Order: sequence, then structure tokens, then C-alpha cells
Amino acid sequence: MDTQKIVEFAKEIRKQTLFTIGNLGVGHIGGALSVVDVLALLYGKVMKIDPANPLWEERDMLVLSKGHAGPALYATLALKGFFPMEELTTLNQGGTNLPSHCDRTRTVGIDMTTGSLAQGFSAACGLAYARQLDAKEGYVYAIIGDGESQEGQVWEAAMFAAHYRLDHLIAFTDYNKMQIDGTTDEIMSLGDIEAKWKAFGWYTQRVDGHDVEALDRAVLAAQEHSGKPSMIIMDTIKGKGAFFCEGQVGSHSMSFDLAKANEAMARLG
Ligand SMILES: Cc1ncc(C[n+]2csc(CCOP(=O)(O)OP(=O)(O)O)c2C)c(N)n1
Ligand SMILES: [Mg+2]
Repeated sequence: MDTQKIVEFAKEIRKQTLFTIGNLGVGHIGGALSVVDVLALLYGKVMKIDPANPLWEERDMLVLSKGHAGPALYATLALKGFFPMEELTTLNQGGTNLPSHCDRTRTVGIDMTTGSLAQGFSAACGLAYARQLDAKEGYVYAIIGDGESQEGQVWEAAMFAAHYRLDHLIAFTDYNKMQIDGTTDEIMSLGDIEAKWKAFGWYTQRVDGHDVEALDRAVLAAQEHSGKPSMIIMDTIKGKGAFFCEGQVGSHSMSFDLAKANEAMARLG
């Protein structure tokens, strides 16, 4: 996909995410919408995947460690053809394949079960290490939250990845500056987040997380950098693209109905 197509793909993911959560009536819309552009880039261009063969051994993997953003990834996977679009209407309902948080045993295309913050990131580091031991080429991508980065486990995993020089691990921090109850600065400031990742031995970049060209360049630079794992800190906006909650702490998990979702979808154009 070229840039224009990725931007269009991102718009479609936003719409389907709004529809999926609006149809259920409640969910983590804010943190889902802030990672849409990186998902569009990864699944639209970067990742080596085959929707017809989701367990292909040579594929690249994504660990959405902030598993509460699952609905954005489900929309992405459905649009890529991993499962029928109609399944999006079953989000978090009895017997669904699409639980609110990602579950690799339930959903085609989900590479790791996540939701208990920071554990997914450790699993991503483990996957990357296993691939290195097996001398396999594929990349492991991981997305963590900024609130999630307050977890000590993130930093243990960070040390592990740097120690083993996991240069096929490319992680993103969704730096939307908000968590459940407030801003990260109010709750527990991350301080100089770039300096921290650098100090932990990671090749660290910082980009506008809603600019797919900038993200693309950062991923390329990360792939070309050898000997270190990569962290791409994305400046993002929680609830990006939803007129009723963009930039609001209250977007973390909120109720809204299909009428509101439809209005937001229409405003996206
Ligand atoms: C170990 C653990 N503790 C608490 C939670 C509850 N929880 C879910 S999302 C969230 C806030 C995460 O904030 P952030 O990483 O900034 O993600 P965002 O809401 O911005 O997407 C919390 C505390 C959890 N899922 N796992
Ligand atoms: Mg956040």
C-alpha cells in the first residue's frame, strides 16, 4: 500500500472500531483510536502476513500489549480478511471470538493473549528471543501504553531485550499522555521517556503517531539498525478521530450508542 492507501485504511479501521464498540454500547474507544494509524501501517504495508494462513511460521507478529485496544486490532484483522466483518458485531458477547481484550486462543490473527498490562510486552520479548535462537528472520512488533509503562515488568523486559540484542523486536509506545483516571503526568509521570529507553539500551526514536509517513520512516530506520531492540515513541491523541471524546481522559472506557458511532463515522468522511 502507498501512503494514501494507508491513510484510507486507517480511516476505515477508525470507522469499524467506532461501529464495533458503538454496536456493543461500551468499550475502550480512546486507547483503541490512538493506535489506529500504526496498525494501518503495520498491516497495510510493513508486516509479512498471510490472512489465508494466519499461523504461517515465517510471518511477522504483533503483540498488542495494551490489550484493551483489541477492538481496533479486530477491525484491522477483519478488513484484512482474517475473519468475516460480521464477527465485529459479536464483540464481548457470549460465545464470541472477539473478547474485549486480545486472546490468541479465540481470535484468528491474534498472535498473543494480552490485557494484563506489561505481560504482553514480556511475551513479545520472549517471542523475539525464541526467533533469534531459531535463526528465523521475522520481526516481532509490540505496542505498549504510556500508563502501562508505569509497570515495573516493562523495564525488566526492556533489560532482557537489550541484553540479548533483540534487533528483530520493534516496539511502539502509544504516548497519548493519558491513562484511566487522569493524565500520566498527574498519576505517575514518565519523566524523560526517550532518555529512559535509550538508557535501557534501546534504539529510540520519537514520531507523530498519527503521521503514517513518519511512522514508516521510523520503522525502516529500526529495521536497518542492528544489535539493539527498537522503541518508537509515538506522540498520539487518545480518542483520535471521534468528535465526542478526542483528547479526553473520559474516553478510556465509555458508553456510546450506534447513533453516535454513525455520526462520528460520517464526520470522518
Ligand atoms: C496489570 C493490570 N493492571 C491494571 C489494569 C487495568 N487497566 C486497563 S487499561 C489501564 C490504563 C492503561 O493506560 P495506558 O497504558 O496509558 O493505555 P491507554 O488507556 O492510554 O490506551 C489500566 C490501569 C490492567 N489491565 N492490567
Ligand atoms: Mg495512555
